[in-house]
Parts: sequence; structure tokens; C-alpha cells
Amino acid sequence: MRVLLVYCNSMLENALPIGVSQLVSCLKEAGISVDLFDTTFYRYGRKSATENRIEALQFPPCPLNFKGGNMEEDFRAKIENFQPHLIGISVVEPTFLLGMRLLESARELLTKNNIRVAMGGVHAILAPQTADGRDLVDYVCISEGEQAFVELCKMLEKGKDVSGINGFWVRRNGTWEKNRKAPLTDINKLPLMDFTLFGESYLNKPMMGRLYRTISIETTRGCPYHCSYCGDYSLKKLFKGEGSWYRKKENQKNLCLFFEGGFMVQEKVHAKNRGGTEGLYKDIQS
Ligand code: B12
Ligand code: SF4
Repeated sequence: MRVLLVYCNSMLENALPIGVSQLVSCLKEAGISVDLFDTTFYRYGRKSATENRIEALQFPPCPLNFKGGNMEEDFRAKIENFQPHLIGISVVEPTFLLGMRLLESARELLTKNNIRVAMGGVHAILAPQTADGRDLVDYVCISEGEQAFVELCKMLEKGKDVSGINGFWVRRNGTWEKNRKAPLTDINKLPLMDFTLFGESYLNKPMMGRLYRTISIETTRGCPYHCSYCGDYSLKKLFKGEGSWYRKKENQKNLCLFFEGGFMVQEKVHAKNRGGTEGLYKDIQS
């Protein structure tokens, strides 16, 4: 089973994404072959937020890491080379249309090769109905993906009927079969996030006119606060009754990351033994 994850991201927004990186490691752990297509470094729109901020004099100029090439052409090439059975696109609200644009650009390939598409991410959870009329999307993930997506992949691999699968809306004859949510993820039982499919360009994040070496770590899932304008607040309400949406990592060993050829060369640094987040910070500096 080959799964192509597609990280639909705003231009140059190069913080390593926790959700997709966690899915990569969960899929790998389940023996599923996984690759990534990432929109981050393509200039597919007019201006990135970084350029706007520089223009508005919010911060001084800094190098912009755009790569060349045409996003849609490269997406099709990736499909042709990797030949996925399933594509998993990850979207938030402002990147949903970007995801749809990519799928449309590969319509012929997807149809000809009968490649299924699953859509996930905060937007899929909060607004699954936006997949109405998007006939290239077969499954919409209405839950966290660690268990649900792996389950979907395994069932598809075995040729099983996925119509009742928890955590997904499933397209059947043009209408949605709306299944139950999947149980919340136990974030203390996850394999380490896998950043290896993301390139070196993620390591240098422009902030205030300088490039800083950055990584993403997850110490909690969900937020303890309740700002009414925030997606996290809506997620908390949506998952009420399913357990606590706000979860903490009990020990910090799952903070640790591996990035081949990057600055975090040790695969299983025990951050706690090294002084928790501060220790991790020192590691990054050295
Ligand atoms: C960290 C963070 C960032 C980081 C990293 C983003 C990332 N993609 O990881 C940075 C700084 C880069 C960022 C940028 C942006 N962010 Co932000 N970000 C967050 C934050 C604080 C946490 C997200 C997180 O890591 N959650 C934990 C992980 C595990 O969850 P997850 O990513 O949703 O992934 C899980 C599921 O959704 C699912 N899943 C995800 N992808 C897929 C794919 C498939 C196929 C399947 C089946 C399942 C699946 O499985 C994952 C594991 O369980 C949230 C607010 C919050 N407190 O939740 C906002 C939030 C997600 N961001 C938001 C926005 C708007 C943005 C930007 C568009 C801002 C901008 N204008 O550029 C960009 C878009 C970047 C992008 N493509 O996501 C909104 C989204 C609103 C919405 N309704 O969609 C949120 C909710 C905040 C808010 N304003 O309300 N963000
Ligand atoms: S904006 Fe969202 S993530 Fe930030 S403190 Fe408020 S509820 Fe938490």
C-alpha cells in the first residue's frame, strides 16, 4: 500500500507540521509506504505572508526560500513516480481551495489510475460538508488521523468495505455516508513524529529579519484556554463527550524528533533526561 500525503500549506509557512509528521510515523509503523508532496516552497499565489510583512515594514528583509518549478506539474510527476493507491490531503480552511486546485490539476491521472483521495486536517473536521460536489474526494476525516487513517489504509489494502469506518465520511454513489467519530488519540502512545520527508528548508525560519533554526514539538494536544474565535475552541466543543480534547504528554520522550542530515541527529534523544524543553533547546543550539 502506497500513500501520498499532501501538505497543503500557505507559501513559506515553514513550521514543521505536527499532524502530518505524526501521520507519517503512524503509517510507517503500520508498514505502509508513505511519501509527501508539500506546497510550502512553491510560489503558487501572489505574495507570501513574509513578503507582506516585509513590505509593511513589520520586519526587515530576509532570504525567501522559494523553489523553482510548477507546483501542479511537480504534483503530477510525484503521482506518476510514486504511484500511490491513496492520496491523503491535509487542509486548514485557508488551504482547502489549494488542495482542490491540486486535485483538479491531476484529475485525469487520479481517474485513470483509480487513485482514492482522503481529506483530513482541521478544516475537514470542522467543515466536512465543504467536500460536497468535490467528486475527487472519497473520504473525509472527521477525527484525528492517527488511528482512523491507518485503519482506513489497512482496510483498503485488504480490499475491505470501508463504508462504516469510524472517523470518516465515505462517498457512496454521490452521497456521504456519515460515520461516527473515531476515539480521541492517546498522545502518550504515539510513535515519534517523523520529519524526514520534509526538507532542510524547514530548519531555517525567518523571524524579525533573521533566520532561526526551529523545530516543532508537541507538549499538549488542544489548548487549556477558550478563546471563542479560535479553531481549538470549536474542536473542544465538537469533541465534548468523547473525552478531554486538551491532553498533555505525560513524559517528554515523544518530543524527540529525527531529521536525517539535520541538526537533530540522534533518533531517540530523551528530552526529559536532558532537561526537558530547555535541554532540547540547548541541543538545538549546539
Ligand atoms: C501549530 C499551528 C500552526 C503551525 C503548524 C501548522 C500545521 N499544519 O501543523 C503553523 C505556524 C505553520 C501554522 C500555520 C497556519 N495556520 Co495554524 N495552527 C496551529 C495550531 C496552534 C496547532 C495545530 C496542531 O499542530 N494541532 C495538532 C495536530 C496533531 O493536529 P492536526 O494538524 O489537525 O492533525 C490531525 C488531524 O487534523 C488529522 N489530519 C491532519 N491532516 C490529515 C490528512 C489526512 C489525509 C487525514 C486522514 C487526517 C489528517 O490527523 C492529525 C493527527 O491527529 C492550531 C490551533 C490549535 N490550538 O489547534 C492552528 C490552526 C490549525 N491554524 C490555523 C490557520 C488558519 C493557519 C494558517 C492558514 C495561517 C495563515 N494565514 O497562514 C497557516 C496554514 C498552515 C497549514 N497548512 O496548516 C487555524 C485553522 C482554522 C481552520 N478552521 O481551518 C487554527 C485552528 C487556528 C485558528 N486560527 O483557529 N499553524
Ligand atoms: S487563541 Fe486558541 S490556541 Fe491560542 S490561547 Fe486562545 S484557545 Fe488557545
